[in-house]
Order: sequence, then structure tokens, then C-alpha cells
Amino acid sequence: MSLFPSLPLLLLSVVAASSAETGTCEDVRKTCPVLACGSPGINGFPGKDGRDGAKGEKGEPGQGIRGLQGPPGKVGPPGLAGSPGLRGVPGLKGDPGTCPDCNSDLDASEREALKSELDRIKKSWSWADFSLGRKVGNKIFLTNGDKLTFDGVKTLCAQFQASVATPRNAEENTAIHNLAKEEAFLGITNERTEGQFVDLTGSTLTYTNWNEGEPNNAGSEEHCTVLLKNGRWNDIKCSSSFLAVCEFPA
Ligand code: FUC
Ligand code: CA
Repeated sequence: MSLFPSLPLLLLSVVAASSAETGTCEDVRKTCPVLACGSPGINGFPGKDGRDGAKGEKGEPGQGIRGLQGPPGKVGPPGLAGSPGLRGVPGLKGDPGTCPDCNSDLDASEREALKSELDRIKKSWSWADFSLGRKVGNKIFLTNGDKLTFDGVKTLCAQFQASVATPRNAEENTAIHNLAKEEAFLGITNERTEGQFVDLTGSTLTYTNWNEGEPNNAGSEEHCTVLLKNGRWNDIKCSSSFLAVCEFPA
């Protein structure tokens, strides 16, 4: 078959096409009596495919089985430093230290030699300080000539492991009297109980030598005792200062 239709068919197609645009076949025949009206022509070939339509909406998720979990990701950067923790419990006690110069490192004979030397020094010092002394029975009375309050005398004597002179009888009282050329404190007070004079151990006196009219607690403040220049005793203020005399065991 020829690619081109026959001339009458072509004309008919032209007329039909033009009548389709302007009017019916009858309208065409009225203006062109040569042409006779026929049956409609057959459909032409389908046209080319149209352009692609717009993209459709996203579909629902699939129903397939979920895949396995993937491997861990890469290690991230270090975080910020945390705040300090609570204080820990104290540690165990350490081992004893060493002290090369300590006495504890001396052996027994070295310690004994050191003690003897110390005793010798203390003795010579004591005798130097207490230039005047009197020995009576098993006692030695010593003075260094200082005038001190009663507390001062107690402290001085204690430094030499001695106590304040305390006559227990007339012989000891005379020894102290001969030693002291001035008024001296004795180790006799009523600081604890007014009216009751005792020795420094708190024991009641078995020997006394009070002066006439003493003790009189003058001014209600006399709680210590001095040996007067006449060798007798007077109660006196502890805060006053008098000669310091100590007694040592002989
Ligand atoms: C007598 C004593 C006092 C004081 C005074 C000056 O009264 O009894 O203790 O020594 O004299
Ligand atoms: Ca008195």
C-alpha cells in the first residue's frame, strides 16, 4: 500500500477536517454540492507516548524482616574531667622511724654512763646554787639566797627534786634558822582549809613553833608560813617574797 492515500480520499479528509473545525458535513455540502457526505473515516494511528508524569508519593514501609544490628561506631572524643572524689579512709600506721641520736638506741651501759654523768652535773650545780647548806639527820637544807613568792619557792625546789624546807622537830627548825639569816618560807600552809595548817603533802603537823599571837590570819589573807628572825613562825601572805630554802633527802 502507498504511503499516501488517493486524491479523493485526501480531499475528503481535508474537507472533513475543515468541516470538523467549522461545521457539519451537511454544512459543507451546502457550500460545495460536488461533495457527497460519506461515513466517518477510520481512526488514525495512536500518537507518540506522552511525557513522564509527576513523581508519585512515597510508599508505605516494606514488610520485610529487619536486618541485623550493625557494628559499634567509632570511639568518640574523651569527655570533660569529673569533680574530685570523696576523701579516702586514713592509711595504716607506718613503721616506727629510726633516730640514730636517740637514747633508746644506746645500749644499757651507755645509758647508765649518761645517767651517772647527768647526776654528777646536777649535784655539782645544786651545790653551786645552794652555797649554804645544813645537814640534819637524813635531811639537807639548802638555800640559793633568792627571795621568791611561795609558788616561786615550790617551783625552784621541785626543779631539784626537792621540797620546801619543813622542820619536823626543834633540831631541824634550828638548822634552818642557822642557815637563813632572814625570814624564810616554810613548807606549811592552810591554803586548802582556813585554820588548819598542814605540810605540803596535806598531813597534819606534829611539830609547830608559832610566835606569840600567831597564826592570826591578818587581813584574812595569811595562808603561808615564814620562819621569823627569832626562829619562831608567823602566818603570812603567800604572794609575799621571802628567802627560798629547800630540803633534800640525804
Ligand atoms: C603581824 C603578823 C602579820 C604581819 C604583820 C606585819 O600582825 O601576824 O602576819 O607580819 O604583823
Ligand atoms: Ca600573821
